[in-house]
Amino acid sequence: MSPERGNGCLMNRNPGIRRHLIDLFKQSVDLAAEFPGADILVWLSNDGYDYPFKDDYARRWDMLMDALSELCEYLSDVKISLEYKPKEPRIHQYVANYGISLFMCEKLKYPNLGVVMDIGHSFNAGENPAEAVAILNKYGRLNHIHIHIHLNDNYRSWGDYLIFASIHFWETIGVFYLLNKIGYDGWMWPSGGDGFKALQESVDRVYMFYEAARTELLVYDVYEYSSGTAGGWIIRDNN
Ligand SMILES: [Mn+2]
Repeated sequence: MSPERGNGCLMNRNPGIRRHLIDLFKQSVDLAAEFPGADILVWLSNDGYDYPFKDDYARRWDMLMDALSELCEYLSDVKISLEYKPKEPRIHQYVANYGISLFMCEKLKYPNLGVVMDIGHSFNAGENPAEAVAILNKYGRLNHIHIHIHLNDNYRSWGDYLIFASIHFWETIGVFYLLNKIGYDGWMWPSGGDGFKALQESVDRVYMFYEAARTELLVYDVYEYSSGTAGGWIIRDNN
């Protein structure tokens, strides 16, 4: 990471560096405009804080909204996609979850502004990623799916790098079930592990989960408690 970005990107506390970084984003927008279908993924590393009283929160929020407005208006044909993440590198990141991301999109009202859902980040944010897919899609803001968990999984609080779908198998099936249902045809960006073979494994697993989610899903009552009934899923192969 370049030292100039340690105090933020689109929300950098130094006005000169912030201006420089916004202009760099614009160069990326220029480049994306040369390639039909290409768009800009905006993951705002260091646009957050670690300590209480570190920030004037509302002022920094305005910085972000102003910078995004500038980028969206710059070339309105190029999509700008926000990738949310609750923490890391900063302990509190401003664009932390799908709800905040969607609020920003709706508040700014630019049709070329949308959201990237990284499944690993969604787990870290304590979300059910299928819910994020459904609601972002409902409001027309689902620009990307970014899948980081193909060779690992986590217990939500950090990147634990456990075996893929070993923890969140059903929630991952739930995402792919929904992608089939809504006919998602946007970008899908698998990653995980190192090197070509690991990437190939990630791609194979995307197809595997798509296929598994095409089988018929039935809702059934799996647990009954004295206080009520909880629903669950089973998968039945149609073939
Ligand atoms: Mn990502």
